[in-house]
Amino acid sequence: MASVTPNLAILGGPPRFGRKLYVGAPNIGSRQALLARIEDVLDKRWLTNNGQYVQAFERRIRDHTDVRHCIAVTNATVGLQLVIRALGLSGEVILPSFTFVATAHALQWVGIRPVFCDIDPVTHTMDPDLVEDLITPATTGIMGVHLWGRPCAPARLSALAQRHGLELIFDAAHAFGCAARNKMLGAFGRAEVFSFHATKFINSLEGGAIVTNDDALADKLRSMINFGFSGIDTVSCLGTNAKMNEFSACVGLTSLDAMGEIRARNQQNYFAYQRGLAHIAGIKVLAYDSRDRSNYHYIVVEIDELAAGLSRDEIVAALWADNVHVRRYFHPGCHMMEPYRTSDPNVGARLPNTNSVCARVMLLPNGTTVSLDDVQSCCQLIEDIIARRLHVRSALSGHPRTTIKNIAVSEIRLPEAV
Ligand code: T4K
Repeated sequence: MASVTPNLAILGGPPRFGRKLYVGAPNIGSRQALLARIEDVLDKRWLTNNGQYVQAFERRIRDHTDVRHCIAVTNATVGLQLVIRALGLSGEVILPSFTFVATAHALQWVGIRPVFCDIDPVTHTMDPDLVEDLITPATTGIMGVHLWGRPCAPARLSALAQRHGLELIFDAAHAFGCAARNKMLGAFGRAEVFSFHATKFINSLEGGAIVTNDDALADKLRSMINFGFSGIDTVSCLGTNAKMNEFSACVGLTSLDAMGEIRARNQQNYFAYQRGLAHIAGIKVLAYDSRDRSNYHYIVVEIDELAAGLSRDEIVAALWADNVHVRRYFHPGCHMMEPYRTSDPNVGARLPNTNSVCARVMLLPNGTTVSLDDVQSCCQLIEDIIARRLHVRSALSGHPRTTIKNIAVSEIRLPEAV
């Protein structure tokens, strides 16, 4: 009987990668420029509260997005909460379930019921045709999500919101540097919110920005991020502390300086993954629409278990063993997470596309820490895993934790951890 070379870590071989490859490894830009900015902040002893670097960061975001106002904040989750409050939303707001849980939490945190809408299985964004049926007398708004930086049909959602007298806002956490045809994302609806978390296309350690063309809304938000102050001793509304600090702005500006380079690497890797995986049955790289502008930050793959001979979770477990830390974003969907799972246990019945995409989706490492060689090795590794599917399945089923479905990948005891 022919013996199988255990060249996969899941089969007992050494890991293919000597270091861990991450989906969200930060893009940093020029260390020298960053350290010079930080030195300047320390010299000037102005660390936060609308400092010069935050102001410069806001100007760069505003100009790049072509909007009138940008308000830098501590993170996108708080940015969304502020917009929701500033617009006086209440009752119910319609949003997709296929998003990071922060989108839903931002609503629930301020006492609004998130009403989950299904997605288009091709684009992964909320299906505008399904939104209208979810509008009730309690609906006050729609929150679109430009998932993976893909425009979520903003013009159609605008028309719908206008027809029903609803507010329209966007979670644009993934969408900095992206455009719907020629119009930059950030310029739609009443306001949009970018994330500049460490794992994002452009990062400021933690951070986010609210962008809007509405002068009154911008004034209100500026005051809300700073405890409601409108003058030195005057508080004119309820506020919180959501101010970005100067170090974050320095990281953000340095990241912006490198934006062209980051995007080019992302795009190059995206096309290399497309080429490298094209011939593998059951593996499909989600395509970006070339008529829009993308930052190519997320490499999204769908796995067809029947064609590949392995489930998504089996492939994920095998890749992790080889140090490729792929992610199952955004499995299992917000509606399957608390508190939504308990408060609305039957909502999954109207989300067939969300459920099916959640079971198939896997994100691959990208960004400036991932070279073309890494991409080629990842593609080869996926090919090898699928070629040895019977051995992989049997290795995983003989594993102390036999069930992979329905448990987090981080809970699977991979060989290195055994
Ligand atoms: N809306 C959407 C659609 C979003 O995706 C997000 C955030 C938000 C709203 C809210 O934005 P913020 O409030 O965060 O500004 C991560 C991020 O924490 C989160 O910001 C992001 N989305 C989400 C997609 O990813 P986790 O729980 O997956 O993070 P974690 O710690 O598992 O790290 C992700 C990967 O990045 C890992 O593979 C490790 C790697 N990593 C991470 C960090 C922090 C690094 O290599 N270096 C690092 O410094 O949520």
